[in-house]
Amino acid sequence: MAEIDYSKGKIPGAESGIEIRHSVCDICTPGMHCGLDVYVKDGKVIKVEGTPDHPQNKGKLCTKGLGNRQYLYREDRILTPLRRMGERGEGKFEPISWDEAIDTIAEKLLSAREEYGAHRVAFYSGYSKWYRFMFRRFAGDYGSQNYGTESSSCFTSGLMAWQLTSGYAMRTDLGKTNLFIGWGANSYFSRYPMIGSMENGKKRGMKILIIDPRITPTTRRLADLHLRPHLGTDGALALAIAHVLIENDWIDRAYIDRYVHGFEEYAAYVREFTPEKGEELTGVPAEQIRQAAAMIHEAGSFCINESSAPIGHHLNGLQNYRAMMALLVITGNVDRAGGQLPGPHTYMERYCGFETREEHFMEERYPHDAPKAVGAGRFPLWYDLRHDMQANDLTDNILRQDENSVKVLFALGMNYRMFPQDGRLAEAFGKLDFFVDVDLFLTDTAKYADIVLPACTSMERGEFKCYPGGYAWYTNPVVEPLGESKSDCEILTLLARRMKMDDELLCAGYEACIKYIIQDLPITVEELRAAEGPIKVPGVTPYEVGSILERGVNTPTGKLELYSERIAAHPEWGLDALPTYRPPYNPDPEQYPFLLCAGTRIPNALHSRLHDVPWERSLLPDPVVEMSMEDAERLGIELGDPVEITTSVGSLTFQALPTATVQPGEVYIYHGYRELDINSILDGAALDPYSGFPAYRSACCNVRRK
Ligand SMILES: Nc1nc2c(c(=O)[nH]1)N[C@H]1C(S)=C(S)[C@@H](COP(=O)(O)OP(=O)(O)OC[C@H]3O[C@@H](n4cnc5c(=O)[nH]c(N)nc54)[C@H](O)[C@@H]3O)O[C@H]1N2
Ligand SMILES: Nc1nc2c(c(=O)[nH]1)N[C@H]1C(S)=C(S)[C@@H](COP(=O)(O)OP(=O)(O)OC[C@H]3O[C@@H](n4cnc5c(=O)[nH]c(N)nc54)[C@H](O)[C@@H]3O)O[C@H]1N2
Ligand code: SF4
Ligand SMILES: [Mo]
Repeated sequence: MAEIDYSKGKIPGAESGIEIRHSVCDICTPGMHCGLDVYVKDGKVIKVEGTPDHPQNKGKLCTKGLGNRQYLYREDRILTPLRRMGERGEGKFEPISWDEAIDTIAEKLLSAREEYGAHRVAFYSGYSKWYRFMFRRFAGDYGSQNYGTESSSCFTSGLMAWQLTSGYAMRTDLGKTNLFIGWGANSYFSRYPMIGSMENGKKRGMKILIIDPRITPTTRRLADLHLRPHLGTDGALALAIAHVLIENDWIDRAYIDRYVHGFEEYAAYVREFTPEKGEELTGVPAEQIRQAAAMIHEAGSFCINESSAPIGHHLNGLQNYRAMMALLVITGNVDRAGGQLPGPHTYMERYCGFETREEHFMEERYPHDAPKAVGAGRFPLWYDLRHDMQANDLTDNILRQDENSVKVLFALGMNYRMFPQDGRLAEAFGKLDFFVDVDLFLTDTAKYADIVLPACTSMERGEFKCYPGGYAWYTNPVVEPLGESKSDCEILTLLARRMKMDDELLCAGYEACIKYIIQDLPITVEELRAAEGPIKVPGVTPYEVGSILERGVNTPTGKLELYSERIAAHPEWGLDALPTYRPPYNPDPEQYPFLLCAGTRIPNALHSRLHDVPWERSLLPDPVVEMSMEDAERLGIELGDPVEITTSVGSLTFQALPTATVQPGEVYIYHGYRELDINSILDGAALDPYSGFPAYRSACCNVRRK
């Protein structure tokens, strides 16, 4: 069945006892899920490599993916269900049977609904996403709108900005564009499989503009032009570039007249953002702002990678995204070849070119009449566009302890350390009546749970996958689940059955749900399962460019909206209909003269996941603070010195890493370390009022040698 020979050149002799089996790496998002060749001997994984010719990674693995074997066999894998014996957070547990665990959880979920109402039970998912379609339906069946995920801080802000602008999720037409703008993009570290298309584009003459305050491998190897704005000032930069485009009439008037709403109001607003004003607000020289505008004009077609984190992690994050998107709109690069094309999600937030019923599967059980989700009042635009819980409001909701506070939390892969001022969330765990966490490892969050259930990795389960270009696959487990661990979806099915949920599909299990979701595809689960790797779904045709513009896009006016009528219709929200700019907030610039960026990716970690994998940790053993050489010299700081970082919430001491890659006035620290957790001193109230996203990357702080 497979058109691609996935075993090419890799057949160890039978006498070796080694078998190569195929799976996927699930250390990062389903947006990647690179193909893995897993070498198995005596039922154990002895080595992993990238699968040659896999449509996603073409044989390569990133630094994180190479750690898969050690990740799978991490010493703190949970092997049985656990019941808490000690205080919350203490980490004392006793093993219990699956029967007892499922009985206890089912009983508690049923009695909590009787006692408090379904809305006081919340369902939360961490970064792992493969189970989400079932989890969301589970929450809906239960009757709670309080389903929330880590995407409360990731990706959704950009998605919401597109929803306001075009009504669709959008993607870059990287293969055809003349200019690629990597706006906050260091793909060598964070999206390795994408590097091939960028490098190939460059070979065929595509220009690359990178907008990043730091010097990175991407700026050094790929950028034709590199702009270095101060953290969080991207909106001002975009508006200043727009100023030059409009001033020179480097815009597409005919396109604007036909397809765009609100151009006049937007152009009037942009008038004040001269390149000189842009320089003052962003630090990017006015001349470079003009150069970037000229580059856009000369290219004709361009597209923007609007990354899921660096643009959105600011108080003005969502508006900054909108200001970037406006550049595509006024130059006629939305739904045009080489520009930004609609990329409606096929499955698991991916655009693969065919349609599935995933959306319908989740939405048909959405409890419309239930009380509104947590965060709906504080972040009304979020609720209006997403209809689920903005998890950044969960801490306050629980700590309020009123008649609407969440009392029961059921989480798959929750990590409280990912939230700003995360100690407050840990405190909130103490107010819960009942807390379940399902994870691979006994994490600091799991230690607060009443029951902890052991999940398994992608290598130990079978799952449906799909990839751009119309590829699909259904993996098979390559080794048995460790101990008594089970896949998250199996756990949801066990619970649905025990709770006697009125849902045949959830009760039937994962495979039945997938069969339902892909029922319109001319290919079956059995065929996908029999394949050694992703195969082409027959009959997938490329998107016909221009279709959504002709049909009328999915906004209130049917046009691309620079002026959002959805926002304008709700003056009570107090939000701006234009992509307005506000600088990063600093309550006291004298006390906190530095901008702190917490979270810029390092190659050897994914949030908390790889800090405890020995090989990965050895690549950068200690949490460091990166700062400019100039600041280090001025403050008398040398490599490895202890440096105290102080915010309005508290202080922590990191090792100094002075570097020529960072601009003066800014410091960079990676998150997710349990022993030195930068999120514990970030202000939990500093949330973007449009999206609810935390301002992880434009916090203000002081820096001194300790
Ligand atoms: N300071 C700062 N904070 C940030 C960010 C930042 O840039 N800076 N980034 C934000 C962003 S973009 C994101 S996406 C979030 C990420 O936030 P999280 O999703 O909370 O990140 P992880 O630490 O990866 O936690 C996921 C947990 O899921 C577990 N897990 C892994 N696989 C599975 C599985 O198959 N099943 C189950 N049940 N559990 C599993 C892991 O062991 C881990 O404990 O962090 C946000 N927090
Ligand atoms: N190795 C590794 N890879 C990852 C992850 C990880 O933790 N580790 N996490 C995954 C997840 S959940 C996500 S969301 C993605 C994020 O993926 P990316 O967004 O690509 O990753 P970052 O490194 O956070 O940011 C990219 C670049 O943006 C720059 N930057 C920071 N702040 C700003 C800003 O205000 N403006 C501009 N213009 N640039 C800025 C940084 O200097 C950095 O070089 O990465 C994914 N991939
Ligand atoms: S990019 Fe790296 S971590 Fe992500 S799936 Fe591929 S190999 Fe795994
Ligand atoms: Mo993310």
